[in-house]
Amino acid sequence: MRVKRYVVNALPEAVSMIRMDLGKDAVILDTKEIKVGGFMGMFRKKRMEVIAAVETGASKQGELPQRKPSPEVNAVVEQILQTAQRSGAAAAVMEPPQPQPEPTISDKRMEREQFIINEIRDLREYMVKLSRHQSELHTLSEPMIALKERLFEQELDEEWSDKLIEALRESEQSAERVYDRTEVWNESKRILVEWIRPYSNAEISREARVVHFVGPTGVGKTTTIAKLAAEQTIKRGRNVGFITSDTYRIAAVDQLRTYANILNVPLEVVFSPMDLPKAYKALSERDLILMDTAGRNFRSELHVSEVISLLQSSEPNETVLVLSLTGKTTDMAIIAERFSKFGIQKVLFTKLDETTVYGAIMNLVLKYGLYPTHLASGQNVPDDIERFKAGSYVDLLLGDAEHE
Ligand SMILES: Nc1nc2c(ncn2[C@@H]2O[C@H](COP(=O)(O)OP(=O)(O)OP(=O)(O)O)[C@@H](O)[C@H]2O)c(=O)[nH]1
Ligand SMILES: [Mg+2]
Repeated sequence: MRVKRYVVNALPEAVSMIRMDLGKDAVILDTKEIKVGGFMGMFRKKRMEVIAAVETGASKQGELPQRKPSPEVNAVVEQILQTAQRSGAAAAVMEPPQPQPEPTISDKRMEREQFIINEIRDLREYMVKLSRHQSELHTLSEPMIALKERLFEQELDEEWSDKLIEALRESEQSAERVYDRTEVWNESKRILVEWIRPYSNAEISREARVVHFVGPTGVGKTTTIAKLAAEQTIKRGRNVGFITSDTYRIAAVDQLRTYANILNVPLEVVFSPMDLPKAYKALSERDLILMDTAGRNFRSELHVSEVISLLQSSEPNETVLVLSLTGKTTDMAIIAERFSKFGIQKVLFTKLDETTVYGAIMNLVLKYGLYPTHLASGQNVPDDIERFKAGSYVDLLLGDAEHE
């Protein structure tokens, strides 16, 4: 299907343009009055936005998009609801029965009917949402549909892709024309970079003497600490020391010790918060201490508060949450929320090389106000890590306009 948007003075003007562009089989999907141009919200001109579409060769005749599916959907569901209401179940919805000491057969029937009514209501909400989504798609230009699909595949929250589409439409209105694919991509990049820029260019604080790394099991905390030790030593000229509190896993201490030996960095092992002062004392000559912690199931609030209690320090310190991009977006959001409640603001994403889906970064940054410091993209120490840059990140998220 080809979809095109026209901004005209009156409908007849659009009809002749549609005939010329899309042919005689084209249908008008939507029309609405819009305001364009002007200065600071004043002197805006009234125009008409017309969305038209035509089925391309591959589709069969008679499968043209429905103009307004939602009223029909609503009507069907309404009918089901009314039938249920006539059978007396509606009374159960309006006035739920007071709990009786011994439920009778009719109480049980009412309960069942109420359950069915609620199911139908949920179904109606879902169908209304679905048809709204479909009719929204029908009002979008082809490049905008392609953009929305790309962002959906990238698992960007709908909240942000909707906002982006809204901003693009406003931009088109000011420009008084419909953007082609390259323009949609370029303008999207400009807008997304603007959103994420305030959170980019974060780095390991130059003021912090102790930096703790926390995160779920196996995300790459220990490997990342080794990479950052090299970065901080070589690029920042800082004198680095390691502490690890990961004494849960048998080989964990040895793993960090191997890196410590290669990088010539002293390592202290702590078994409980009581060992920390001794470890800080042993590393008193070091101006940056990177502290490794054990990976835990941080969907559990208990584990989060346990690790937080270990991170108390009288030294200037900060905590970096390490998350792997191979994790599920919903799980990452739960973990980010748990840690952001404790004031953790920095995040570092690993395993960029193992995925092609990048929306989670934007979702977490914008929702929880997290500052990404780096992106890690491989197992090589110290090379596979880079500072987070808004522009290159948005390029990854949007991909190439022509290939989408
Ligand atoms: N592909 C890829 N692998 C990585 C990356 N970072 C770490 N790894 C690998 O992920 C595995 C786990 O890394 P660790 O550094 O041990 O992870 P951890 O978070 O310390 O694990 P726990 O201490 O067990 O919670 C290792 O095989 C690393 O080489 C990365 O950016 N990309
Ligand atoms: Mg580890």
